[in-house]
Amino acid sequence: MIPAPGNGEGLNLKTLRFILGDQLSRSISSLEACDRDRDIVLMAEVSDEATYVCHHKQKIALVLSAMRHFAGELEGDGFQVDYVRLNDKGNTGSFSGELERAVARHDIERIVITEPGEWRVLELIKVWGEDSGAELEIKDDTRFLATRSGFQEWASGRKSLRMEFFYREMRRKTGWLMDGDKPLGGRWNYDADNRKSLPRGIALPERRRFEPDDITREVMDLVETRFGNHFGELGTFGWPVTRHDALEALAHFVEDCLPGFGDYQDAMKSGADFLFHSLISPCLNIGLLEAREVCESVLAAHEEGHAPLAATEGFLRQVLGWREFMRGLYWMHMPDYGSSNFLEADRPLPEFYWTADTLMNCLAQTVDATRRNAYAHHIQRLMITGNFALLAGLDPAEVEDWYLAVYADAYEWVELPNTHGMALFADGGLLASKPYAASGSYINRMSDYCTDCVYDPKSRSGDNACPFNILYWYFLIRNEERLRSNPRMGLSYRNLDRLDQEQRRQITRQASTILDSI
Ligand code: FAD
Ligand code: DLZ
Ligand code: SF4
Repeated sequence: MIPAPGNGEGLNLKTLRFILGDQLSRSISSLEACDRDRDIVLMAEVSDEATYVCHHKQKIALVLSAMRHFAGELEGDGFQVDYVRLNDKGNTGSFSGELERAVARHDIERIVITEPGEWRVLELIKVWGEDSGAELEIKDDTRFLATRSGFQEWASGRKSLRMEFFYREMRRKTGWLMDGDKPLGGRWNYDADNRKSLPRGIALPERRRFEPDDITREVMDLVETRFGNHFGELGTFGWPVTRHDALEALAHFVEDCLPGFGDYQDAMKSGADFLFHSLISPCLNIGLLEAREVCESVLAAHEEGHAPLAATEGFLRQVLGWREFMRGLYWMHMPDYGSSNFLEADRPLPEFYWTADTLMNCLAQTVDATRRNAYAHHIQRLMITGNFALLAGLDPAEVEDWYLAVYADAYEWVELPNTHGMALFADGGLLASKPYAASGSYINRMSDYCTDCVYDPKSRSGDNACPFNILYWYFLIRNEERLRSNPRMGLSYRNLDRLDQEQRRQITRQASTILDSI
């Protein structure tokens, strides 16, 4: 069926509808009112998007394979799709170049596109109307649960923006897990119940991975040929690349993992790459799944008695709370958000972030999992690689490029606030009320990494002292002027005050040795 034309604007103009690689949703606003006989849907594989940072091979394969499958589905439904492959003759390698060529190829009068997820791409798009002589319409991305303007409205006039209050507002608006105007069960937040370490011998769910089909295998060959020097293993690829498989992945999570998600959300274990996590962010972020349906399926599992309230709330907080909050914050503060460096951190990223070649077992395990899967779960990202970067004072821009490159779900609108704000405190507290800085004891409590490590998580001095311990105290010393007045850092500084001058000098000396050696 051909949908009726929209509000009359652009009626009868030959329209190009450009769909980007993270817009693979049938509900995408750029397809609204598409005239399948007249309009052309453009999709383009371009090398610029694979190389603006050196993306993990699995991320490139995921996006290109999912684009090819999506284009095939659209064609099957009668859309006229102009699909440009990476190796097609004349491919300019850029969105703007492919737009220009397509406008000329099809005699286009009007361009419709949904706003992109990244500021960088929006800047490219803005000039397309003027450059091509066609009318340009940039539509809102309606796949999120909060609009950008809604977030601005909530944020305006507030001194500090805290996710918890935004999340409560979203709970009220959606009515999810609400009992009238009160939170179901009497509490907004079950975070405190969601921090258990894994009991010894606990059975972990077997995770559903997806065997590459012919299209994916062809793309994997292409990626190996064109981007063979990029980070990451490709042979272990197991991501869903179609809507059908993404829905299966979601159903598997809800059925097999959600009940344990809450309790063990913050746990880490050697050799257990996925634990009870959903693994849906790569699908969500390219549009194979939508936030609303993900939340609704989790809520339905709770209503059917399959998932406890703490697990359901814990999951809802991530998608309805954190994910939407990060996007709102990103658009509110771009283009300047990434330019602050509150802690004046400036060390280069150590080589082991790429090679996993370090004696610190927690870091080696996390980087190795990242290399094999283009995935690490939240606590590995925040409390292992992120925590080390924070404590060691690594240059935020270098760390951000790393996070953008190595994860299959990485797009700047969600990566940047998580890295710059949450992990590195480089925004000075716009996002988080205090730095997520932790010593080896936290890692020892939440994981089994320390058991097989040459370092001792209980020791603060000597050759085998855990580097996280020394760097933690040094972090407090180095940033005393900036952080002592933060009310949430009071306990940490009271503990630091128990050290005498000689102990402080010793920590500083040991920290310099560690930092010089990385
Ligand atoms: P689950 O643990 O199962 O959580 C469910 C869903 O909640 C996720 O799929 C995700 O959509 C959402 N979610 C959870 N935490 C966050 C969060 N902090 N921000 C936004 N959404 C969240 N997430 C990305 O999607 N892309 C990124 O590039 C990204 N970079 C990160 C960088 C750092 C330094 C940190 C600390 C976190 C980052 N995150 C990012 C957030 C989070 O780590 C991932 O969303 C999560 O690990 C994805 O795995 P999952 O689907 O199994 O998540
Ligand atoms: C990530 C990515 C990659 C690797 N390749 C492409 C591509 O060839 N074509 C495309 O349309 N999109 C790709 N993407 C996703 C884009 O980077 C993403 O759409 C923008 O960053 C906007 O968020
Ligand atoms: Fe990491 Fe320290 Fe534990 Fe080793 S001892 S795994 S470096 S926290």
